[in-house]
Amino acid sequence: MAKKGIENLWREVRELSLGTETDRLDSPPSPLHFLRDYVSQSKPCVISNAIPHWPALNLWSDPAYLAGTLSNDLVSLHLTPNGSADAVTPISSDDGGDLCFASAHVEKLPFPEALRAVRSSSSKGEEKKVGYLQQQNDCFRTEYSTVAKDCDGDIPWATEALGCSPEAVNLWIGTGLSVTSFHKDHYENLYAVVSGEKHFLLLPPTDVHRLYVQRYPAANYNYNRDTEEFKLEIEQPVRHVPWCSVDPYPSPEREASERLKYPLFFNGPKPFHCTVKAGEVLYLPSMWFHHVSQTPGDGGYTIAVNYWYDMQFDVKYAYFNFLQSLSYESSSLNPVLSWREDEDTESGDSDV
Ligand SMILES: O=C(O)CCC(=O)C(=O)O
Repeated sequence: MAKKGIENLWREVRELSLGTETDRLDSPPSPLHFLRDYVSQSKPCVISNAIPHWPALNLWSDPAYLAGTLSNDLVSLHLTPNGSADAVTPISSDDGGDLCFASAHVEKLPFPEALRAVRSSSSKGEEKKVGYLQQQNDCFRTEYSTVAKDCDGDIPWATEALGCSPEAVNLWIGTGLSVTSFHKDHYENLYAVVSGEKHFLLLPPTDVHRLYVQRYPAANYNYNRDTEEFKLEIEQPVRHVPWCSVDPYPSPEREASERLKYPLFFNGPKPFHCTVKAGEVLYLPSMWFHHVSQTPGDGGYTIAVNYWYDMQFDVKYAYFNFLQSLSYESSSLNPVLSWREDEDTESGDSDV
């Protein structure tokens, strides 16, 4: 019974509000414009010429500047064998296809060494090791405070519209090999690209059933520097994490089976696709599902800073929880209907 209603919902939010393309603004909106047309409608937009005065736009495309300025700073390096951290991954190749939620091996290293590890990333041949500099715990204001002056401490028109300062500011430095899997966050996100390009696939919260959120056992990659090998270990005691099952870009060998497994995603309305270039800012509303890939800039890296502002836990949030609690035929083979009550994850900021 819910099936028809849910499909109408996907269509209606597009017809009434979202359209088919992400809005683009040529300059920063006023706080009122931003609040009225985007935040209150939970509608993403990309803003050009948003950060023209940031020294980072010129300085950070030279890796030597960053390595020199941050030469004494310890930063968090995330390592995986394939560039996919916080992603649904086979536990091993010979276990009959059981899946887990795999997190990266994380090391704290002096910035120049960590940057070299990102630069030498490779997921082919003998050398399978992909580095991504990131840590979603306000790392920009802690690990990278030496270069914080190269950017603004907030996005002023967003701060005024949202009525608070950012709760966390995070830095991301990667190459084309790092991909962030579909998930959502309980934050209003202002995502500023400083070097290279970020490619976002976006789905509104109304489309939650199309991501086939299921509970996976949490696992961590452990990297052994001597053998240069990764071992994926299931956390003990076992803890389950609800996560989106869909990989929107499966390899050619997996494509046919993934399309059969996840028809609501592959046969439903197209996700919103937007590329955010250096100097642009994406407004990514809270609870929107996003998948992120990247293309490096001239210096060899994609660099971005994002500002997480607290979201309102209001009626939209209550509607979302209700919608998610409805089972939808094929998306509920292994449902997570009551995961909020029996949730045993500590993933904190990202809950799917
Ligand atoms: O840049 C990325 O790889 C992921 C960004 C993201 O997921 C976020 O800002 O919430």
